[in-house]
Amino acid sequence: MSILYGVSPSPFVRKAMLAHAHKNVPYELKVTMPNSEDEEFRQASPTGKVPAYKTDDGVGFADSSVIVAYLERISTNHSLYPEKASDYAQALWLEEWGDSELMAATGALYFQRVIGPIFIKQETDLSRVDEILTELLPKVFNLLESRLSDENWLIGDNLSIADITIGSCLISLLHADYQVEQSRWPKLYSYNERFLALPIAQAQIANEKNMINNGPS
Ligand SMILES: N[C@@H](CCC(=O)N[C@@H](CS)C(=O)NCC(=O)O)C(=O)O
Repeated sequence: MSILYGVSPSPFVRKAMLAHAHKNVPYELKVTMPNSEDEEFRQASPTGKVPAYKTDDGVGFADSSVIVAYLERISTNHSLYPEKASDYAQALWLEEWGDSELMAATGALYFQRVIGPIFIKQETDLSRVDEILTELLPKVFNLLESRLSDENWLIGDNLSIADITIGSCLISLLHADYQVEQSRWPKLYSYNERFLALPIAQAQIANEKNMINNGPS
């Protein structure tokens, strides 16, 4: 069976886990902290970043986007990449923007409120939190609000890699006790509710809460 190296509360590992769950592809999660010196992990991830992956025929590589692209090649079940070329391009752009800008803004709050205090014993910096809430998050939310419609998902009726990536960031905000303001970002508010209600999101959140509540063992 394929091996996914990482820890479920990492937003990039979470993204890979959500994609496996959506496509119903089995894997083994080998709990691995970023920068672990484990030799097998380092063969797959020379830079020490998680997630990393080893296929069932023994080939290793890293990066959430690469892992999901690989998954799609081995299973077309519940495809995460739209068929139409322009939709496909939009989904990839949203994945890229989600992995960079949205991940940076949501990850900053998640770090201050969850990862810092629980995993590395670093106190929350309240002035940084204020800056994130008043500057970083509104900027990315305004863009997201402009890309959402009343349709189910970011690109039409089917969940795509764009939703998996952006949904992963929304789970970070849930753990960080952040509520999207309905009056300010109404489309994002209902999209957030829809994504978090998905069975794959619920299962992922339960898995992570277990680790967040108990801390790293
Ligand atoms: N582009 C990578 C980013 C992965 C990443 O930055 N992972 C973080 C954990 S959430 C990490 O391993 N950080 C350790 C480091 O940068 O040294 C992906 O999509 O997988």
